[in-house]
Amino acid sequence: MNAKATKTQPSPVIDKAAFKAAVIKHLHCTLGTDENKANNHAWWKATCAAIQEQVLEGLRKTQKSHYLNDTRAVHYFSAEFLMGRLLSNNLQNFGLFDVANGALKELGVEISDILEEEPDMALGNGGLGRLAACFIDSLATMELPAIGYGIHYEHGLFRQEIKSGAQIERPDSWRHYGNPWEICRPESIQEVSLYGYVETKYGDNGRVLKEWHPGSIVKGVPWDIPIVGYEGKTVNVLRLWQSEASGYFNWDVFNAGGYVDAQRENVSAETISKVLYPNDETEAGKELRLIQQYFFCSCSLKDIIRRYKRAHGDDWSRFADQVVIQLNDTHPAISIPELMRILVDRAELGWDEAWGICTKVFAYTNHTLLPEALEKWPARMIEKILPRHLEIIYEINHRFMAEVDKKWPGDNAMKAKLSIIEEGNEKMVRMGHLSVIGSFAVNGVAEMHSRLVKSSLFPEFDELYPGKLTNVTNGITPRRWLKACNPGLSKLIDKKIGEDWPLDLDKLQGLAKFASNKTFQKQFMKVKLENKELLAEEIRKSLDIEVDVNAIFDVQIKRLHEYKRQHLALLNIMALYRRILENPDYDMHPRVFVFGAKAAPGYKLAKDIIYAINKVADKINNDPRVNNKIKVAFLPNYRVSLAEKMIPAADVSEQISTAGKEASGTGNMKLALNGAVTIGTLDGANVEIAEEVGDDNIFIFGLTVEEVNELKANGYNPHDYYYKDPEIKAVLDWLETDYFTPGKPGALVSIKQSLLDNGDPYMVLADFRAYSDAQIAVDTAYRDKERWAEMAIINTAKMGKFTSDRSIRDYVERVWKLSPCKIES
Ligand code: F55
Repeated sequence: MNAKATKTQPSPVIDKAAFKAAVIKHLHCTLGTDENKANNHAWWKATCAAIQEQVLEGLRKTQKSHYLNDTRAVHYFSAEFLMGRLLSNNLQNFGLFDVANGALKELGVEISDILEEEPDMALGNGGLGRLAACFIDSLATMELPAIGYGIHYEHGLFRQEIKSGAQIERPDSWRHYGNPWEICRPESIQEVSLYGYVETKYGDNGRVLKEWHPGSIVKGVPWDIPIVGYEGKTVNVLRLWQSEASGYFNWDVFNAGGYVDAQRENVSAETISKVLYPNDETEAGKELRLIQQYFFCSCSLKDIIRRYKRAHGDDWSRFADQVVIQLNDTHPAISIPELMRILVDRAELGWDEAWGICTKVFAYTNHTLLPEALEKWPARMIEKILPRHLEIIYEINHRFMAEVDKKWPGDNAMKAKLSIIEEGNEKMVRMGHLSVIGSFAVNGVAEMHSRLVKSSLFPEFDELYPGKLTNVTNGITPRRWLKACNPGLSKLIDKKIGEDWPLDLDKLQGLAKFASNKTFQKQFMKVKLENKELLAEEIRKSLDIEVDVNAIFDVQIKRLHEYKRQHLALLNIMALYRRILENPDYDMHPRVFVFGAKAAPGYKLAKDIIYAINKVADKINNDPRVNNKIKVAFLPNYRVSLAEKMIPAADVSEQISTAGKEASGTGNMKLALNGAVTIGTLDGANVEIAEEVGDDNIFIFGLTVEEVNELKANGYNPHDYYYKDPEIKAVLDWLETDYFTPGKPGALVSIKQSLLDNGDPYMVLADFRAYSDAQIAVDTAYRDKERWAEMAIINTAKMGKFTSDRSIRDYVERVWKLSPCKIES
């Protein structure tokens, strides 16, 4: 399994002449065009088709080896996979990037132009979906048998446009002109049942048998995306399910009176995989969303069982030895009652035997503590869509309550607290509880988050099941997030410490001894400057804003959410602006604040914050009195491919969430890996980043979790800060005027209201002064060029821990118990 392997760059499997011939062949034979007619899009597709030949060869060999070795495999169930683009990645992993570059050059084509033709595969919202993408990259790289299971959304996350400062959502159509990577597998179509009713029957031996008569059945069509490991040995699969009508409609059910109403509300089959829900950190509670979840879980379980039966027939005794399923948050938690249904109703196993298997198969990753993000489904909704599953959930709960009673005899309050069912006006099913009870391992995603999962989210579960709750700190793939996105820095690192760091990121430690070396500092900062020039060009093209590349590039990129506190950054920008207006000689190094963020379409305040950032930006960017000391650039449509351009150019990484709210963060890791210095709170993985780089190489500020809780307990009043700190008062009052929105007074007032009238739930005002002071410390540090270069280098050098290979190694050792499988050629 050890990714900490061997040698250098992957050695190219074909040479330039062969690659060139393959591209031309596909231009002619796959696309029906030729060199004279082809536009960049056609060249992109032909290049994809050329590399896909290698990909499919690797895929075939991998599948054969896994089959022959009857390997245990991990099945990563995730409603989201935020893959981004694949061409550059696949070229890199086969060691063919330079070969392709040379071949295309000879054909008169710039590789950078054709890479831009590829639409992002944005089948995810943010960190959770991107984590899944990094993990499947590491799994393939480490030669581990693994398959990703998810949904083949027709529309991924919306495309964001900014009109007069405000976010507009436009549909994303990533497959509009065909996706060259995916392979449809009609031979593996599955059927999924929905609605209907449950019939109770009695078997010969008096055994109660349950039969679900579904009201409708939809088809799940699998599309496979090959996932190429670094060095191209293992090629695993991401299998995404697309819904289709099956033509089946149960008229018996329809005619059975009481079911008519339910049937009328049936979703049409095709809508199930139509669109990704654009919410992060909030649960919409919509019926279609539950159907999406069940749809992909049901298809995936059937697929796994088909494969298992091919090797082991009806002998279920080895199922848990062969299959482990990782639930990426609770979105796939309905898999637990679904597997129970298959084992009990279909395979006719006894409950205890079935439950024994289930609880050896599932493991669950928690990604949030925010109460509004913890999934709960109305029992009535589950009953309508999945009537048998609700019965099974009740049975699981009934037996679990008996366990609770054993541990805490007669304690009804404890039962109510731990029950899968939340009683109230409307009975709700708590998917987090179901996941903890039905899994053999539960993990948080950073040390601090996992500690809080144990101490505040699930303390009683931790007592009931000692050792079940654990930590696996998140990670990122250094292949995409350094080697591919930052070729300048990668080449410099190759020269300094060798080329094997992409497989063994701890090797970056070797850079630390050059951190104070003047020559290396100059080389390192020259690469940074070149990356800043590229981003400056992007900013010019996209926003028509000129930025000074000698300014500090200060980057905040993540979904827009109050807890992530983009508005804290905004208040500081306004304060700086005010200081300059009050004192034209205000001493600061020029700074460019760059933002990228999408807001959930229904999240009003988040959209207001985007609007405010853009309005403040307009004013500051065009005010000659600012004398170019501050520029603010909000880049629209933040996505993986834009992140790849922003991250290498960052000097400063903004990680300023309220302590205790950001489970981990992964952008923090990507930015630090590319030599950005963090300004951040002691939250999520920032804590571990600080441990790695040392206090001198990070700017930590603000309340700790304990202080946040104490302040809340003692009655936090944001007005205290408003009245005590004149600068806070001035900037908040400024929001109420029409200074930033001429002719529209009050257009930005919702932000002030949330911070004062609504009690400032994320303690922005409490942390403002500390943040603003930390920003001054950043400014001072940056002016010492050598000291700053040293800090930046140390950040890159100390990121070894955060490779997703290490996360996967932790999962393999602590949870999955997997072995790598060598691929025979
Ligand atoms: C998406 C859909 C729903 Cl219904 C709920 C949440 C999400 C989502 O996107 N969550 C998410 O991205 N969570 C993030 O997961 C990352 C990976 O573990 C963490 O780094 C990050 O802290 C966390 O917010």
